[in-house]
Amino acid sequence: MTPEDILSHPPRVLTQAQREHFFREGYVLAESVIPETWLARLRAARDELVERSRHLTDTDSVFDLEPGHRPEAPRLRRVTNPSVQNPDVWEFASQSILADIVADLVGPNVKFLDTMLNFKWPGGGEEVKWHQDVPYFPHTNYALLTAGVFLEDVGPEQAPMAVVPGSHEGPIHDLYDENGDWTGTIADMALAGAGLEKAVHLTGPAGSVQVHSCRTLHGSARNDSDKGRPVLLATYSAADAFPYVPYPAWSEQTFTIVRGEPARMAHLDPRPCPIPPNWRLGKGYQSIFTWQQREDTARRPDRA
Ligand SMILES: O=C(O)CCC(=O)C(=O)O
Repeated sequence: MTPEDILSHPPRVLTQAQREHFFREGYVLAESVIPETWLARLRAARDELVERSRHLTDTDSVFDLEPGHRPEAPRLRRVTNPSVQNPDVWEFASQSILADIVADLVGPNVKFLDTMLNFKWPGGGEEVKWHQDVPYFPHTNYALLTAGVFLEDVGPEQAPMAVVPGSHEGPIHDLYDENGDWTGTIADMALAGAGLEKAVHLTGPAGSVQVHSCRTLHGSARNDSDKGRPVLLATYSAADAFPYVPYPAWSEQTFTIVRGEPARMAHLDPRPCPIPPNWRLGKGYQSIFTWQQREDTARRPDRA
């Protein structure tokens, strides 16, 4: 579907102006849209996951730990696919107002892809370097987005996500270094001229939802404040977008149709996308933090 087709469907949650903003700028922020009852359930899910992580000593396929994580002072960077770990998160991602917000932006037929819970712990929660999402999972078109739900208030000092307005209409940058190794981030030279000086920081009260297109340039700084910044992120596509490489954070929930009908034809967008490493080989996909912080010496799964 084109943006014009999507906009021709009546809005479910967002205003028409918010939908138009998304297509023009590549992101939108809807303040305080998630009901308190859902926020309470999501916070309980977060707390339960933190409890489960306390005694872990190494990052695994679910819990990504910051160096220094200890039982008495847990420091999680991310939980991968919390919707697989906790039924409330899955109910939220698949059946709540969130899927309606996504339908406002990709059209009535919505496919779920994955969830992430990013923590940005107080006192140094790790940065996420500048990147676009789609080179991690190229699809037949670009009707893919990630929605982030603020579980707590997010102020400017808590390292909010920053997005570069309009960058979704620009080039898709390479996420490999000069040796051909995957870094998951855009090289400094390519960032010069990418419009970072225009970046907008997405702040707002708990219950707000930020949405960015898979082509939008984004990142976030280290959180040196004394407040955490837990955000539940969920990625979706239009039902007629199909991946042509293995999906990195695949689970049995990936590709569930959460609104409308499955597509019988792929929509093909001719604009090309760089291909990531083959996530099925070697150690497979690891979280963005592991790649960006160069914590793994085997830099390419197919070399591991
Ligand atoms: O949590 C953030 O600020 C950035 C999230 C993000 O871009 C990612 O995890 O890929």
